[in-house]
Amino acid sequence: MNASDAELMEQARAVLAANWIGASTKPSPRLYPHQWSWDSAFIAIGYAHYDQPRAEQELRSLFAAQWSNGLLPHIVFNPAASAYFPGPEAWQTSVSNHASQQPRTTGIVQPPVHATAALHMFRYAPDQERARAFLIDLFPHLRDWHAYLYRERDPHKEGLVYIEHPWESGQDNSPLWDAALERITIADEQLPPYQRVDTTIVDANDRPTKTEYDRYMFLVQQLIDRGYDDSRIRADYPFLIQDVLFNTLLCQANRDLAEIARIVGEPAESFERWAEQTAGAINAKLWDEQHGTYINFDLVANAPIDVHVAAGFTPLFAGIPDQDRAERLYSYLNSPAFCPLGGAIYPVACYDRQAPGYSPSRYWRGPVWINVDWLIYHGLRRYGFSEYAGWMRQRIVELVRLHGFFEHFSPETGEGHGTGDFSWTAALLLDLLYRPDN
Ligand code: 2M8
Repeated sequence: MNASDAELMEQARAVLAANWIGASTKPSPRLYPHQWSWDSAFIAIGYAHYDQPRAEQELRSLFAAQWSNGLLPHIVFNPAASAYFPGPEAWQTSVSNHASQQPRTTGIVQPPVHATAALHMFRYAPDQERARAFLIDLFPHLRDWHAYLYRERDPHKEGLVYIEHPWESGQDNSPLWDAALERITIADEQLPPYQRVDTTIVDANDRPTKTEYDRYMFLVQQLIDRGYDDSRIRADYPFLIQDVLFNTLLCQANRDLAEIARIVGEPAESFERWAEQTAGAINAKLWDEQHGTYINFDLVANAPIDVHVAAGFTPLFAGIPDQDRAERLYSYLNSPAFCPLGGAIYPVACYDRQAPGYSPSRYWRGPVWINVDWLIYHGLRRYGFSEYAGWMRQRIVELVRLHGFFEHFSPETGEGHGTGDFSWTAALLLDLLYRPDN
């Protein structure tokens, strides 16, 4: 029997409650036993509807681990966690004077969706006075986080920040990174031996390959060798990419940080300027006129990356394209390459279904991810594609109702893959169900 919406919400809240680790929420019971940066932002978006203190605590815990240079780490390690690789020892962040020593963290970042989550929390908070006090506390941390990105990751002041590891994109083994990773050749002595844990917990076919992991770990070693010093990294390092999703979320986060600044009585202009500069640069440099979508740019090869992923549609979320470009994005989305409106395919494959190497089950090489869907859904609404958005919302709810709170899903059959009881699936489903008309 199908669960009603009310039952589904109850189940989603139970997933989050079970993943609570005392001061934050782990993404899943065993595969991801620590706190992850962008997961926590999505998780807080769900909590905001029914537990204001817990939503606040989620972001407070994350920002408590912010580095002194503003870097917001991608993982905050939980000392009581079960096995995870690469753990704190592998990251050796003590090579940087900026690193948080307690709690321990990684030395890379994830997409900056935090100001967006914080503003959402304020909008849905029952206790407005408390919510405003929370924003007053968080504001300087958010400001320093964005300032770090523009200062250290945008050396030519283009308005586009780069990522220096596939894990920074959140889309770990996406075909987006294949060409850049293939350029990397690793001599034996450059890669200390390591033992993966992920493939002992979930099906190895749903996860990145060994070759990919070797390159991820090689890049971590390169970052350690450069002391996590951004000026040394950008001078001589094999992986520097301007990513559409990362910059889109930064653009919207600046719009939202400007709004937060107004709420807390701080100047908002610098955030509005950043947002406009980044939106302009995404349009000028990352638009692919031939295919009608946005694509990444590889700074090491000094060339665009001609790989089409669902993240290419997300600039709709931040109001970046003009109406003509929005129409072109929509026609590509509403096609067999991704997901035709009203058809049997579930929205939205994270990678072009007709492109080489598409897989409906292997992690970021094809499956549906609820956070990417959530961004596209809100983007479609923003531009008035309401028929598709309404249908998409209904299909996302159906996907979870029929198949469970999985990490990712086959666009072809809806079957769940990766880990079950996945927190952002639960949190963003809650957000969709709590505000059906928004
Ligand atoms: C996945 O990434 C981690 C590394 O950060 C992993 O594979 O161990 C990605 O899906 C990432 O986007 C996500 O934040 C993380 C935790 O859910 O898992």
